[in-house]
Amino acid sequence: MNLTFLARLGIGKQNSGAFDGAWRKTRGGTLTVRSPIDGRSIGSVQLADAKDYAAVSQRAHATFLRWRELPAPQRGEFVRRIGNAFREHKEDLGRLVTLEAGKIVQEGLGEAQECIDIADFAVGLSRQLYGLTIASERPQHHMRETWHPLGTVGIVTAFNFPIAVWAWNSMLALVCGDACLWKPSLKTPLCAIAMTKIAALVLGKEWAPLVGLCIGPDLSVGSALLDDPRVPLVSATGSTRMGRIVGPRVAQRFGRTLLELGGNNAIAVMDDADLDLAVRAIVFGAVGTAGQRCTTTRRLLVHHKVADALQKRLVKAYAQCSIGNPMDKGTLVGPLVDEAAAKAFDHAVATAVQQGGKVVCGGKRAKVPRTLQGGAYVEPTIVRCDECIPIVKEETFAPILYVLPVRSLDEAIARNNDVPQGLSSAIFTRDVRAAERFLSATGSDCGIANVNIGTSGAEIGGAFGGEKETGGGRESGSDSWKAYMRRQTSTVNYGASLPLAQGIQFGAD
Ligand code: UN1
Repeated sequence: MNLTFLARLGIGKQNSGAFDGAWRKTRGGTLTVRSPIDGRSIGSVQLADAKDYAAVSQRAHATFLRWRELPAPQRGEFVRRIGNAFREHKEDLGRLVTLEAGKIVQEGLGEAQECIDIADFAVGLSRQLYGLTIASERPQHHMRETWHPLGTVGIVTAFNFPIAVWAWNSMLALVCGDACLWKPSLKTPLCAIAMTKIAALVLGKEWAPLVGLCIGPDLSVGSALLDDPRVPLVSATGSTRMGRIVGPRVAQRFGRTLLELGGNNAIAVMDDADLDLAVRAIVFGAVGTAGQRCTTTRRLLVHHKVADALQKRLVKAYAQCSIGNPMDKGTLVGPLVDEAAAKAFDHAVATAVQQGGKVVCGGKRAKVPRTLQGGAYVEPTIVRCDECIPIVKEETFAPILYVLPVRSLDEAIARNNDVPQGLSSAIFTRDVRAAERFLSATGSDCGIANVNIGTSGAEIGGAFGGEKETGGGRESGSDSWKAYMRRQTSTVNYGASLPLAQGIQFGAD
């Protein structure tokens, strides 16, 4: 493998795991970074510990105190230049994502593009952090609502989107006048180092501490972040199990959280659907990123009249998905992130069969060339479940699609909602009534509900996130920026008397 791009991104053989405006000499242990492609070592990181964390947090906070005074459009100018730097490095960043997370190059490039897009969005926002004026009930008074910078935003990210989720948070946080402190997954530290280097170079010596980085274990660095009173917002992406720890712990100190947790996303296919479209969307949604997106399609709620036909077409399409080295052009399915993920896949397939599901295709470890045998490759899998079985309600981060026949739109909606998670959902139909019903208040209960589009691959312009065990947070587009600021309501009296609200006469005759 040609890895010369690593040097262009500032990645060495040994790397420091903490940045507070300068790369610190950290005190934690050494982490060997392995590529999921073949299990080979691609570098090492000297991890941060709680002391390093404290230094990074302190520098970020001190820099925030000055950054918040810079007019938002000037902050936007820095973000514009960071976005341009992402553009310059797009190819290399895409490859690094492929190398470290194992997704195919097209998806790696897509993730780099997502970073560019959110930077552009944030630049526009930097001139649109609109407040409100509100009619006052009192004469010669006016009321307004203003959005102010919040402080340091703690950003906890998962391996599967090792650069984009930080960018969603940090690009918005920066224009909002905040500092950032990133704790990335220990599976993808090199991506975090590369992104931090790119942003820090643009920010220069004065502002570089705004993109603080702390790569270290949950028990030391993670705990310090959750309990840090200088971090008013923790934006965390990961499992529901992690969210159950992060939420209450941060709430304990009255900090805020923005949680983006598990998904268990369904596509409903009605009997009038365009099946060509549906097949393509289902394959991308279920097989893309080897089933390791939180938006991955995990359940297919298909009208019984078209269930067998659709299943047949899917099996044919799955047979054409080449599994192998994600760096190679023709590959559609790369490795899972590690052996533990493959074991979870094995376990889920075995459990589904035990519970009465029938493996229609896949279900096993994939055969790959000898050079890739250090990676964890599995076959994209379809499991037919004529009865709903318990495993269907769980999220397994692997390419397993459960096919569940339904008899009506109502049943499709009910089953779509009958899982603990509520991230993404979709319906395929040509019937405008069915489509609108799916999107209505009595339809899908998810944060994302699409028509004739799959569950994954959202654009950055919309608010991203979901309900129930997905955690309720919204990141990225729309008015998600409001989570990164504090709201202030102000009433100004420009008259010479002091009328009280609600008509109260206090001390008057
Ligand atoms: C995630 O898996 O954590 O909608 C994020 C999508 C991507 C983001 C996924 N834009 O699939």
